Amino acid sequence: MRTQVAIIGAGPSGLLLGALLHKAGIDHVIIERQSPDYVLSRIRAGVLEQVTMDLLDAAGVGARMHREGLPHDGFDLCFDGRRHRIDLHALTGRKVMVYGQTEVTRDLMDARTAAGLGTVYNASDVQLHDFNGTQPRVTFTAKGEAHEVHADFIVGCDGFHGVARASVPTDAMQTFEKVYPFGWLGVLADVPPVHEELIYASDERGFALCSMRSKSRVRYYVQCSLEDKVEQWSDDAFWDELKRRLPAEDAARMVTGPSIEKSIAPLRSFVAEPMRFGRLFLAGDAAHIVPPTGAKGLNLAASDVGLLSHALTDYYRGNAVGIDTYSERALSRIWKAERFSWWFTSLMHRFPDTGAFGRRMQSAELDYLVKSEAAMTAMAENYVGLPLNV
Ligand code: RFL
Ligand code: PHB
Repeated sequence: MRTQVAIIGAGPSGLLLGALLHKAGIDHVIIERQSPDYVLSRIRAGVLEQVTMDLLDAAGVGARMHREGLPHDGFDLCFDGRRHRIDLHALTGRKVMVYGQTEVTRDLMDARTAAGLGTVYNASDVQLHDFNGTQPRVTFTAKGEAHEVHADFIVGCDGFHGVARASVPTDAMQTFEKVYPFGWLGVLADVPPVHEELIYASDERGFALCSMRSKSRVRYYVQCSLEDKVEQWSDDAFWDELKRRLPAEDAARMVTGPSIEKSIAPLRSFVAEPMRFGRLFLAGDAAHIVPPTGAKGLNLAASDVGLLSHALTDYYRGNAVGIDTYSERALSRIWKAERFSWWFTSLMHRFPDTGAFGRRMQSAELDYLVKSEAAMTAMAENYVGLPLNV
């Protein structure tokens, strides 16, 4: 089989890239290791930046997000038993959209089906070949049969544990990594949110986040030990711990209920440079990971494929500048989101070595943050998302 672009991975970055290439009339295939149900079962991101909303609109899949998503003008930072509002809209003129990654993925899958575009699911033994030459290939097995796809380009949208980055010789790539000494225990439950906006809380017992998926479904997190197993956390234990990290009046108001999903995610910062190797490009989690504190992972994945879809469109119109500068332009924005996510994580969590001095530093910075309009503006403009060309 022959195509213009072979995309590895049908997560949000692969599906969005497919939708944008389709709009530009560029032929592509998507090859995914898992089943559609498995991809939809991963409860991950919840907050979309304007850049991501614009790309979903450009791909023609934004309608349900605008109908059902919750636009948020701000969020609350909570410490020393009090909440402080960060007014994103007043500080930056922008908002974010609370709309789950599962719904984004579902909208992209439905649009693919409606457009008659196929995705190869349950592909095994996916291998990339000859991307340093002019005729790259992808081989894989599906439904017991071996397949080969010849393409002009391969794009690795296959996440942190995918095959694309692993296919690059280690001496052609430089990686940067920080692993954090804790995880996030997340719970999804069908109860009304404790507050109409998100609450990020820094407490002596650790970080907590009250997010949501709708007016009747919450996504709440508490910082936990990396040794913790999800089975050790009963629903009651989770609700008790979350309430202890929030102001008394919020804890008292919180509606609890049975969890629909419960999982522990480790926290990591990671960047692979560059993001192009001959005719192979990396995008999204395949190239970089941020801790979820800044809500940047899915948004970075979207901005990568936004840049790449434009670059490939220009290439097929005879202009290769975009693909030649993709890596540099994407990394310039990625590093700023890495910095913001690392900073916000460092500010809000208890680290084993935070100590009394470190705690005072965190308190001083939080107090400064909510009292200085300059500091709040810097935080807000990063949270709503930097422009594509920073
Ligand atoms: P994904 O979603 O990991 O999808 C990669 C796809 O590739 C497939 N795959 C393969 N396919 C073929 N062959 C192989 N060898 C393959 N190996 C893997 C996988 O099955 C999968 O379907 O990467 P993508 O598309 O780059 O998307 C990235 C986002 O999923 C991720 O950055 C976000 O979820 C991060 N994130 C958040 N991002 C935000 O922007 N806002 C948030 O509020 C936010 N909250 C979060 C998050 C991530 C979290 N976790 C669990 C890591 C909250 C959490 C708790
Ligand atoms: C979520 O809703 O899952 C979520 C929201 C904000 C974050 C991280 C996760 O910073």
